[in-house]
Amino acid sequence: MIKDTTVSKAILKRGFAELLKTIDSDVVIAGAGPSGLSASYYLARDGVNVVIFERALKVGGGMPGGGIGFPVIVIQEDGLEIINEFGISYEEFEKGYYTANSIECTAKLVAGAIDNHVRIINLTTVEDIMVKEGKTNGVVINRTAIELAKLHVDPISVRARFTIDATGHATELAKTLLKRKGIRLTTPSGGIEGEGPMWAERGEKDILLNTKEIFPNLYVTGMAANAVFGSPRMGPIFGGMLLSGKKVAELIKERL
Ligand code: 48H
Repeated sequence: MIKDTTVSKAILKRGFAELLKTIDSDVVIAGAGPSGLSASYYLARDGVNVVIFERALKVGGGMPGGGIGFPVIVIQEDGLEIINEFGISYEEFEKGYYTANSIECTAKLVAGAIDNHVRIINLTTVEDIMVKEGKTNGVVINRTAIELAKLHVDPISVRARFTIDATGHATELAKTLLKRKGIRLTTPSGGIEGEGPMWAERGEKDILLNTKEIFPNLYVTGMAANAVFGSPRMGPIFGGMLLSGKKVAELIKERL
């Protein structure tokens, strides 16, 4: 016999416990797109306690949509090391250009992260960043449904030694931080430089240079890195997203 209320209790008990475990984390990542997932894996694989808060119901950000809705992405030579690490299959299109199924990529990135104990909490938006003595020391989260309904419901805070903005084109954490008085980022203007027009070669090169700390204890990865530092977008080529995630993980591990 299946008791309905036992199902309810199981959901509440485990759901609450999962969220509670995130309240003191080593690293909080906002966004479960390819760069956030890659960063989480390379941190958690080395024992770092990582949580990803994802606003959407689904994970993967822009990855599962591939290019114009075909579930295909392109990976360049440099990205193959990470593709192989996750056991993702690929085909050579022509020398230096490889195609992969974007749904397989997303599924395997998520599986790799979860197998290494990354906590992924979906339907949860990072709506603010905490700053104490000139450094970020955590984030402020709320349920996405509350945000969408525009209800005035107070959020809760999560402590983290390091925070990663992996929110893609929107650069949400950087934008949120800049709303606060007296804040400057480590960009030339001190603000968000804005994304440049499509140029895959340049965009994929710059992304690794742009993956860095933008405010004490706050790092940026993926598309957000190019948007913050004014580098080009690059269309459905994804090696840079994965490499950027790996790089931000390495930068943070040096400091933990
Ligand atoms: C919690 C949030 C919040 C928030 C947003 O867009 P993404 O896939 O980001 P990346 O950088 O990992 O990958 C970029 C890639 O998908 C892409 O767009 C490319 C390559 N474009 C090239 C081009 O030319 O257009 O994922 C970001 C994730 C999404 O799932 C959002 O829902 C989530 O972040 N998110 N989560 N709190 N405040 N804001």
